[in-house]
Amino acid sequence: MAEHESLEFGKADFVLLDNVSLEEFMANLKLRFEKGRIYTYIGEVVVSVNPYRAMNIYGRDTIEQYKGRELYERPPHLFAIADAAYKAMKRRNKDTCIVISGESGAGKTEASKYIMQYIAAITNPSQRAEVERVKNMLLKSNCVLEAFGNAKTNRNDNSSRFGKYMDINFDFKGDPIGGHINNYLLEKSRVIFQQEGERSFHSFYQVSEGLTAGADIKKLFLFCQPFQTPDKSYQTCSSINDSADLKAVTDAMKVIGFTTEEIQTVYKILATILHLGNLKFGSDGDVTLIENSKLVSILGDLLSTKDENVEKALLYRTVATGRDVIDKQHTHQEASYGRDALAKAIYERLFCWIVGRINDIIEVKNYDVRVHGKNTVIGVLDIYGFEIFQNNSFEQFCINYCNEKLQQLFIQLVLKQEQEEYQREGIPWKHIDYFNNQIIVDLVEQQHKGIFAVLDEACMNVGKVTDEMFLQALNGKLAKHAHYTSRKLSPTDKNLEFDRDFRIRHYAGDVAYSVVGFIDKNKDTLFQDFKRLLYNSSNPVLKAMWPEGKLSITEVTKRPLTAATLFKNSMISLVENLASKEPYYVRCIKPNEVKSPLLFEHERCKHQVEYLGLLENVRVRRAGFANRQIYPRFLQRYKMISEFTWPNHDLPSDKEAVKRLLQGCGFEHDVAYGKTKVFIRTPRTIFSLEEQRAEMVKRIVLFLQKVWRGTL
Ligand code: AD9
Ligand code: MG
Repeated sequence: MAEHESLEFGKADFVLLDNVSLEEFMANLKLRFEKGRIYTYIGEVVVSVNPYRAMNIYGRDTIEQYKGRELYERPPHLFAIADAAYKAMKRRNKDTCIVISGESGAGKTEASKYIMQYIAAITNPSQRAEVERVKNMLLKSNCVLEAFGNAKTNRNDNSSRFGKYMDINFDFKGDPIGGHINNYLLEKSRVIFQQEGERSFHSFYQVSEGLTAGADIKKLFLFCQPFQTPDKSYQTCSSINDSADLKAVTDAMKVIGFTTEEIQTVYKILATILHLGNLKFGSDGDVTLIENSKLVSILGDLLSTKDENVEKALLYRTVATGRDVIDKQHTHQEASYGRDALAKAIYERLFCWIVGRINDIIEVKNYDVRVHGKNTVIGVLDIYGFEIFQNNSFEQFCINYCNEKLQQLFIQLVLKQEQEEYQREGIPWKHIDYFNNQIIVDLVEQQHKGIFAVLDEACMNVGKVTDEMFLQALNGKLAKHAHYTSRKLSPTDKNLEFDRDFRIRHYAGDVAYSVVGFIDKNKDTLFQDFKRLLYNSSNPVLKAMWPEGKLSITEVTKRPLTAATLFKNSMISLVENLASKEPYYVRCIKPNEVKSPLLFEHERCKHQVEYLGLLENVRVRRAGFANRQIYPRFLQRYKMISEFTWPNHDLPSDKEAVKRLLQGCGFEHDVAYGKTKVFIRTPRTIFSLEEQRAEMVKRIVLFLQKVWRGTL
């Protein structure tokens, strides 16, 4: 139980609830939110509610209060979890990770930044210049990644449109010496289309707004606008200052070590995409034409390639038929498709390249384990939460699969951690029942039978395969699966509105997905001609981004991996990586849809509590022991309530003293004694100890007051 927290703020740990019911859980969460207590524990998991206002709890003084302290010594805070992860890493040489989850706008990215700031603040006490430089680069990388990977959405003005996992490496002294970033599934479709009220990635607005008129590069942006639906005007956002952000991003890129040439190329690529957005095709009889052909030379300029090559790549594709190689003209539709695919692919490649460059620079170099001791890691995962929209497509399907995987890991690890602690402490382990969502993970990822496999098979077909045919194949393979259904299989189901929907019963609830676009998004075709065009650029930075363009048409034999397979593989390796580390969890909740600091929307929050599996988490935690503390700490807190231990004890060990204390209070039946910790089964025992302690403190204070006044 966290110290210095009066019960008027509710229970600082959900494990201490009198009854584990959803109602009590919600009442406690609400009370704490209203009292400005945005963090609450479930054992070692932090539950966080987005305050939607600046909180004075992240400053230097707060950092000092959490530094090196135990979790339960201070009120719940992200810093406590960061410190716990850091201590485990430093003291026990463990690789640790902090997994942050929650829906869009719940506060994941902010949390990840506070955690990184905390780690930066408590390390490198001797101010070694090299470590300071690394820390600075790690912090600055956030700014760059947000510029290119975040966008204003209707849910969040600064929504991360990619998943991020960042490792921070530490030397034997516990100081950061480098890092590595993995990025997952950038929402590249945003480049060509945004919902009403949303924007494309920040980077586009930053360059369009922020480049000073005199700058050479500015001319590249004249008259260009981001891809958008025709009736929408250029969007600015009141909470965002794009020009100031451009400066910050450019400075950050320089600090990290991007060269001027690289930064210029990044600008040029952004301009290319903006211009592609304005490119229109027309037809003259059977011939497809570029309407605004002036743009072709601008594109040629930006991409450092010949105008005619640009034009050719936009209008033709090279196909090999037997031994012949011919240029086949695109239809109007193919040309538009190709242009959009190019814009998306260039942006995605740019983003991955930026991440790769940051990694090149921040990765640990010249670290000799024999000289410097073990190099340990803290990983921070800030990844998209479960998504249920009005219309759910391939992207939501991938994101929700990711959440199934993480939920699997969460339950397994929480249980595993419990089990290991019991073993370490020599306490018998009792089996705990929980819903195992492996069945849903399998439904998606299993070889041959899983949804991804069926999708890949459909995409392998040489003939034209439609989304509907894919749905038919799913229905055929999965008709009997308890977590799968579709309109065809359940015609009377009101929640399946459309013929093209299938539904998955996720651990977090039912989600209907529309198959429309699945095949196309999974194939993710980019005509080879574009790859060759970009590879043949005389700009070396651009060329380096497109190595596969080196192959000529007759050399390209392998089909690129599908989007689903790439995503599945990246998720499997992510989970393997996390499973090899000691995990800490932050579960973020978004209190309302309107970004209000005052509003706690009960139903919304309840839904999140349910799908984050928080109640289950409390149950798992309580099924064993609600509370555990190392003997000296326990004594320090409660010794005053027992004549055997107050003011001092003469027993052979702290463990013996704790035993006598608890026997004296009549709690013997509710506790177990581990090697270093006392385990307390029910919260009531803790409350009772706390009450007795509070009573004793009151008496001591009264006593001291009397002494002070001389009235004793
Ligand atoms: V998304 O999945 O990337 O769309 P996140 O990352 O979960 O989402 P984010 O961290 O970006 O949400 O938080 C959204 C907004 O909530 C921030 O821009 C802040 O305005 C606000 N926020 C979040 N956490 C805090 C906080 N601890 N203190 C104050 C906060 N404001
Ligand atoms: Mg985010």
